[in-house]
Amino acid sequence: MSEANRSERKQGAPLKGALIGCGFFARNHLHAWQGIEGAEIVALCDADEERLQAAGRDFGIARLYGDAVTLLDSERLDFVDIATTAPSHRALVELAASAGVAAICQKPFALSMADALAMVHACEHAGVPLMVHENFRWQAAIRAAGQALREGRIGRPFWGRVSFRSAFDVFSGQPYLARNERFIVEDLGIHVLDIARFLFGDVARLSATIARVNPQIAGEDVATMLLSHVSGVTSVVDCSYASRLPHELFPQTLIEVDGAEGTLRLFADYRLQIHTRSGTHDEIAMPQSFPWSCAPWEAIQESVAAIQTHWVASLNGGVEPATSGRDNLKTLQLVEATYESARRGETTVLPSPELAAGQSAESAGEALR
Ligand code: NAD
Ligand code: 89V
Repeated sequence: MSEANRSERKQGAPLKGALIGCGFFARNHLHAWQGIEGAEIVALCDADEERLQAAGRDFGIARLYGDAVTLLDSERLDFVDIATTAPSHRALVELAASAGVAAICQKPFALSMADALAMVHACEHAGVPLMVHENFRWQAAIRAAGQALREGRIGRPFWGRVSFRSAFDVFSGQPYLARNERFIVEDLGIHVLDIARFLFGDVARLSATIARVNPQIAGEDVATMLLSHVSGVTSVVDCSYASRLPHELFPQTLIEVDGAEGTLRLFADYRLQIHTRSGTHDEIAMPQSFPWSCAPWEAIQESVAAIQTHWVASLNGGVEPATSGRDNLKTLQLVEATYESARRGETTVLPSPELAAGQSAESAGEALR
C-alpha cells in the first residue's frame, strides 16, 4: 500500500470517501452523507455480499468491494468511514493509515487501550486525520447544554448527572449486543461518559458498580459511575437498559447540572431549563428531522449528520476534530476504568492514556503467561 491511494483533489471539489461496513447503522451514515455538502461516498465495502449489494442498490453507489485491501488499492480516496463493529477497527484503521487515507471510525473505537493507542499512533505516524464517530455529544440538545455551561449561564458547575435509562429492545437491530460479555458500558455508557467529559472535562478518579438484570444477555445492562473531574465537578453517570418507564425515552440522555449561580436541566423530550436568580428560561432543543429520519432514532440520526459535517470542516480546515482518535482515548479510558472499578470494588485513579495502554498490554501479557 502506498500514498498513491490518496486522492488528488481539485480545489473546491468534494472530498471522496468510501464506507466500510454496510450493516445496521451504516444506513444512517449513507443517508446523512447524501446531505453533506463537500463530501461524496464513491465506493462501498462489506465482507457480506448481500449487504454490500443492497447498500449499493439502495444508495446508487456502483463501486463495490468485498474487502478493504482491494478497496484501498483500487480507489483514490480522501477518507474512509469505518462502520464495522469494534473487532475489525484496528486492522482497518491501520490499513487506511498505511494507504495515507484519513479515517473516521465508529465507536467503540477499540476493545482495549492498547489497540486504541496503536491506531492513534499509526495515523499520527502517517500524518492522516483520525476521528472517532462519537456522535452523542453532537445531538442538538447536548450541544445546547454544553453551550449554556460554556457561556457561564449557571456560573461555575460543581455537580452533574448524565443519565440514560430505558428498556428499549436494542437487540433486535443489533443482535451481537446480547452476546458481548461487556454490554452497556462499552456500547452505550461510552456515549454517556463522553457527554460527561464534554460537559465537565477530563476525569481524575472514577468508581462504579455494574449489574445484569436481563438473564438472556451475556453482559451487564445497568451501570452507575461516580466521576471526579479535574475541574472540581463531581458527576454521576448512570445507564440502564432494564428500566421500564411509563414514557420510554430511548435514545434520550437527561442532564442535571448545579452551578454557583443556577441550575441547568435537560428534561425528557428535549426540554432544556436554565434557572438563575433572575428567572427560569425554558426552551425545546428538538433534533433536526430529515426525510429519512425515523422514530425513535431522530436525535441519533441528526447527530450523525452533525458529526459528518464537523469531519468535512475539520479536513478542509486542517484542524483536529473534537472527537479525534486521541481525544477518544480519554473516553475509552473511562470505559476501562468502570469495568476495573466494578471488578475490584475500588475507586480507579486514571493514569495518562499512554500509561493505561501500557498497563493493559502488560496485564494481557500476564493473563497469557
Ligand atoms: P452490523 O454487524 O450490523 O454491521 C457491520 C458490517 O460490517 C457487517 O455487514 C459486516 O459484514 C461488516 N464488516 C465487518 N468487518 C468487516 C471488514 N473487516 N471488512 C468489511 N466489512 C466488514 O453492525 P452495526 O450494528 O451496524 O454496528 C456497526 C458499528 O456501529 C458498531 O461499532 C456499533 O457500536 C456502532 N453503532 C454506533 C451507533 C451510534 O450511534 N454511534 C449506533 C449503532 C451502532
Ligand atoms: O450507539 C450505539 O452504538 C447503539 C445504541 C444507541 C442503540 O445503543 O448501540
